Amino acid sequence: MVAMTAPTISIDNFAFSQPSVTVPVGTKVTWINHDDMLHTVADEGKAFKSDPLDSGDSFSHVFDKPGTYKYFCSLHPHMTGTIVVQ
Ligand SMILES: [Cu+2]
Repeated sequence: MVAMTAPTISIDNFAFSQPSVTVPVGTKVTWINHDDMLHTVADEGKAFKSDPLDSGDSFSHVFDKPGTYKYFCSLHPHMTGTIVVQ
């Protein structure tokens, strides 16, 4: 089995640092908020949603089903990203 990485996506300047990340099934993805502003990580399909993340807070989700997960910040919906799970 291929070693899985555990990608970390930064939230900086009202943007997710990596617009699209492709990972194998079973990967844990972590988001860390580096802004001095609350942000969330919310899946369009409601597969996951973080609480509001303060500066320095993080949120993780394990992707155990393949698919394309489009997510956004529910406080600033123009902030978007995609996780592709294979
Ligand atoms: Cu936000």
